[in-house]
Amino acid sequence: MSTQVVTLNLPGAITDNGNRPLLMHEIRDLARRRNAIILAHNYQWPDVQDVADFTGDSLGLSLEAQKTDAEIIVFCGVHFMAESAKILNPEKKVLLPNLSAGCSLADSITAESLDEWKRRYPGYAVVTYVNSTAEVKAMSDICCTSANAVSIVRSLPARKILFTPDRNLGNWVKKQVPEKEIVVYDGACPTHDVLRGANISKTRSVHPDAVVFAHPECREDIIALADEVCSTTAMIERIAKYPGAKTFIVATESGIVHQMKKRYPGREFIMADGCIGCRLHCPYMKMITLADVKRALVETKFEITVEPEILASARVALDRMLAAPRDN
Ligand code: CIZ
Repeated sequence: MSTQVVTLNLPGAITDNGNRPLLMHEIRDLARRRNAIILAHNYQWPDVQDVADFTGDSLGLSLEAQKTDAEIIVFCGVHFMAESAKILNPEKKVLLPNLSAGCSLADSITAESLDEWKRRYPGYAVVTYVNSTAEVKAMSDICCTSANAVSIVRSLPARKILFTPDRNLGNWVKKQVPEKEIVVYDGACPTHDVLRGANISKTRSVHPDAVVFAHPECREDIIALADEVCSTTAMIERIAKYPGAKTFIVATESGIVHQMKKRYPGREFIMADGCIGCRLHCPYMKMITLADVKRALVETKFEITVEPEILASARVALDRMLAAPRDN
């Protein structure tokens, strides 16, 4: 009888004999020798965050990508984020360690569907969340992230705004900026959109003194229950606002808890659905493993390219965004 060896290749698991410290050391060494910078989004696996030079939200990482002198940017995030880094750094090599790391929200709006909406709402200024393809950015007046959406919409001279593609973020902005006429596109992030107020209420009934942090990609019933509604970077910053709070309920992708625990080891962070990695787990964000990061550096994979004409127009929308202030 033959013995079958089953190798579990879970996302986030490494394949180099499980020697994580050695693999991380090799990655850091390769990054130094190749003059590469590693950027990791707050939603990445903890070990990928730990091997990076910088972790942050898409706004923070775009700013790091713009500042760097490195020749190679290894972007541990999803495709549209690496694309944005390329748009801001056309002369650099931008690598996405796993080309399958897409984004359902970005896929919810295509150039054709935006064109249809623009024709339906002529004269509206188009504000597009960065969770979108380069093509869609190129058709927009300005981009925004969850960290600056309100400031951007408020500061635009236009009164009529077409907000794309996230309907929850768009509806939240609409509430903060009632003086504008905002039409919201009907896209959503499935990881955030699946949560319901009842999940939070149930988790809160177990932790009645907990502070609730919610991302604006969550639905309105979650937002109504939250003490703070903000981007992931702002969530980390706002923990300091609650020196007496021991427990925080977090309504966003589970990867952020790693940074929260690192910075505030004495506090307790509980996912809004009551468990880590059940619903609040983005399958795309979790596609990049340490082994992928090493391969990216060894084999220069996978290089992100953007058509020059699209890049030039998308750059205008991103540069306008980067010149705007953060919401908080
Ligand atoms: O803006 C981002 O990076 C996203 C998608 C979430 C957040 O707030 O970090």
